[in-house]
Amino acid sequence: MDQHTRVAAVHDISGFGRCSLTVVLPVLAAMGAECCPMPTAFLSAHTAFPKSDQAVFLDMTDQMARTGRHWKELGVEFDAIYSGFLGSEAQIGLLGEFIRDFRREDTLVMVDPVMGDWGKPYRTYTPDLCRRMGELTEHADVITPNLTEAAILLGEEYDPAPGQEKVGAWLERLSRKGRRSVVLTGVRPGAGRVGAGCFDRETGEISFPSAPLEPGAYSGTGDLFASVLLGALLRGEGLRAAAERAVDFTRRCVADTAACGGSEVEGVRFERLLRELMG
Ligand code: PXL
Repeated sequence: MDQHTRVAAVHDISGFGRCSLTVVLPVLAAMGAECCPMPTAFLSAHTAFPKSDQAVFLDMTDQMARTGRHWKELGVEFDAIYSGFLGSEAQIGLLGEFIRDFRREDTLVMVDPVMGDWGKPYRTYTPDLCRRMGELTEHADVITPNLTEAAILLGEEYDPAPGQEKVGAWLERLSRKGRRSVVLTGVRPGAGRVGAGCFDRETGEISFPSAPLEPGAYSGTGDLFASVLLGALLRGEGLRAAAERAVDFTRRCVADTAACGGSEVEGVRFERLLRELMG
């Protein structure tokens, strides 16, 4: 049987500060998937660095549409379509068309509705872009919001530490009556622990994989988490096992980065542990 898997990865590429495609590509490659990037924007550095007059933000909306057309002409097929940080509202419509054009019956569509963190939208995310991100999630088989993004999607107040009952209710609402799987990140199931709240649409199971909470708030951990999750799902792991792997790997990368004295804004030093994802 052909075990080859190919992913279309629709994220920005930020030159400095590990996140989005600079994380997605190596992680998926290490986990055995071919990753075809469709960059949404090129940034000189991600948006959590202090605002700078020299920052580059190159919107790649036009190139996205042309890339989709060229891939269609080449007859490329995808086992997964995985989207993250978007550069403009117009990209939502394009991505919806891309999904319609390239989705086979067995294609896994994972939308990470990247919009913000710590209760605030990222600098480049307007209220309209956030609203339209909600529309994009309607196409997804799996969504991976953090607590900030879940609150935006549901039109609720941000709550940094919701209890299990509230998380369960949010998972149910985010799943759109069980139509899609949800992995809600940044959930704290008990003192000193952090992980995810998962709803698996295949089994109906709700689970809370977690690991000891490491201090620090490192950029790009959401992208690292979601990429490991997708890599594991594509290897055939169930949602809960895949989320356990993502929780554990992300925690170990954070702990290792902290032990090396790495800076939070430069992101976790996952390169040091990447080989553990192979095999
Ligand atoms: O990790 C999410 C992300 C992706 N891409 C860019 C970002 C961020 C978060 O700050 O700024 C450009």
